[in-house]
Amino acid sequence: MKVSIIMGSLSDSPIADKVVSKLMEFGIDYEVKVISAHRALKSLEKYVKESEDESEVYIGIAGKAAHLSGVIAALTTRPVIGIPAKSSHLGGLEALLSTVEMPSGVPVATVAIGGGENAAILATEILAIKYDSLREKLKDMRIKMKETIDNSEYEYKA
Ligand code: RP5
Repeated sequence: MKVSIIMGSLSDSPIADKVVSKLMEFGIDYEVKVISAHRALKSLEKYVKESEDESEVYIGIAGKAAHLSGVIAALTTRPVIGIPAKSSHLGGLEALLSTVEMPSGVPVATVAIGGGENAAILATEILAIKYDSLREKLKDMRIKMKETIDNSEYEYKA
């Protein structure tokens, strides 16, 4: 099982770090590339074509006029998860809209602005359709989440 993470610029690395950290927790193999859809379109096409036999899910991270995830989706029938990055004066809303508003037939599963952790979890859920061991790990994660909430106690500090 393998996830390919592509970011549009090295300035997106804090989000990639969140994705990688979560995938590592689940023991999922990954590859991270910096390839811009605008600045290096041919390289993006080459990478997706060469990696799609092995990569089962793609995660695109991009800000501003964020066409990266959409272009990845155009190049492969593998599932593509898009993470809009907060990288301009518009706070990431422009990236959210340009990632989520895909034409019919070419979907991108878009998570929240900067949502690296959820992107990794969604990728894991997609892979868990095929890999039972991941399903068990996801169930364990949910149990731990519940325990954390159940054990949370508010204390007012003046
Ligand atoms: C996008 O433009 C990148 O994904 C990044 O989020 C944003 C800014 O890129 P840099 O100008 O920092 O390289 O393509």
